Amino acid sequence: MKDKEIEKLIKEEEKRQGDVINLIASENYVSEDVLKALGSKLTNKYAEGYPGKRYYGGNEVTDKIENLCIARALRAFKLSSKNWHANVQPLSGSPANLAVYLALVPPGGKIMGMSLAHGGHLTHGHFVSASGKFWDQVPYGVDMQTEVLNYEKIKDLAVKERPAIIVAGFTAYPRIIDFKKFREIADVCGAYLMVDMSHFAGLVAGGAYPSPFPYADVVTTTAHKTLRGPRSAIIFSKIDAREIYKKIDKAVFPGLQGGPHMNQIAAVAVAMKEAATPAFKKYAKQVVENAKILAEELKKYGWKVISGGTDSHLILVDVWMNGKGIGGSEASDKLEKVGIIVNKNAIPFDQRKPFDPSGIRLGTAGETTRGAKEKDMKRIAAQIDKVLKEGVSKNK
Ligand code: DSN
Repeated sequence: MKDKEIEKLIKEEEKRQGDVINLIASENYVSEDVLKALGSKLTNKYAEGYPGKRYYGGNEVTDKIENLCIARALRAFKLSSKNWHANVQPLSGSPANLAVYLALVPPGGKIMGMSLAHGGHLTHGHFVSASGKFWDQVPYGVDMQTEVLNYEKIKDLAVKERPAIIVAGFTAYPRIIDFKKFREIADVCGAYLMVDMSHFAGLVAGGAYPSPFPYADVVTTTAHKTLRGPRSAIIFSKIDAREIYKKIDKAVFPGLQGGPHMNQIAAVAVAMKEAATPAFKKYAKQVVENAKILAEELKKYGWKVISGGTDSHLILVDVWMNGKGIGGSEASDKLEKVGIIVNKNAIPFDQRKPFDPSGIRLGTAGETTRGAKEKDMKRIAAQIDKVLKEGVSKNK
């Protein structure tokens, strides 16, 4: 690069990434092919509109790329283009979710989503996000005792509030979601069912987590978490008489976005091809196995794992344990000092503040890409325990 300042910083970040154990549940490491597509000259092209219907000339190649990306995205999730439509233009997860609401929820209508404090996402209707400013959130959460979703309570709430859309999905809920139950609840109150599978999409593609497609009307996902693609997002919508896919396409462009990032779309196409391989299936299985082992090991060391374990790539640990442990911020800082990167995270019914909550969130997608297996998870759990216990004894 001619720009030595930026080149140096990129190298610095590459070194940092290579030096640490990365347990951020929403991060991963993309292939060289994904990087090449991202860094290609496709970034120079404006392609406002959709394949075959652009507002600029010179899009004969980008049309082929976008169509290929759509076909590969459907294939990665074993979907037929007769029943499902994919929009691959959302720039990331938040605009993807916003586009769905813009298309399907009238202004001021109700979005029923998992509360952020219990493991949902800002864009599931939280008041600080646009999804909670233009629409009203009906939050649901987990049970205090079991720390898992209680579908009867969710159903009662849905019947009482009659939301326009119900969102199933999480950023910090470690368990399998019962999509069939969510479908039944949506049907009882006449709501659309949207599944935000951003966190577990790679596990669905690899057959290591249940598929939401038999039950949802709309499925959104980022491409860069367990799915191991570039930062980007996809909206899948069911094709039926309601033609919601047409409304969603219009909401993405021209409703929310201008020109799609064609380099990003090409990189998603690469990742979708990778996600449909037997090697990716093996990877997804290993991600979940690694997470289960990490959770079990931490429990053996005496740490409180929320809901008692995990069915996915994600583990939520209560490190505060009602004052017997250490705060989430302190835990995250201490781990970072020894090269283990996690994020502090609220736990359900947290007694502490969001900026210094009781928990930390761990994920195994990134380290599994780098080849981590069971024995590595045991070693990582031992390191985490040692660092956190040093923190506890220092505080007492
Ligand atoms: N930042 C993502 C996560 O960490 O889960 C959500 O947007």
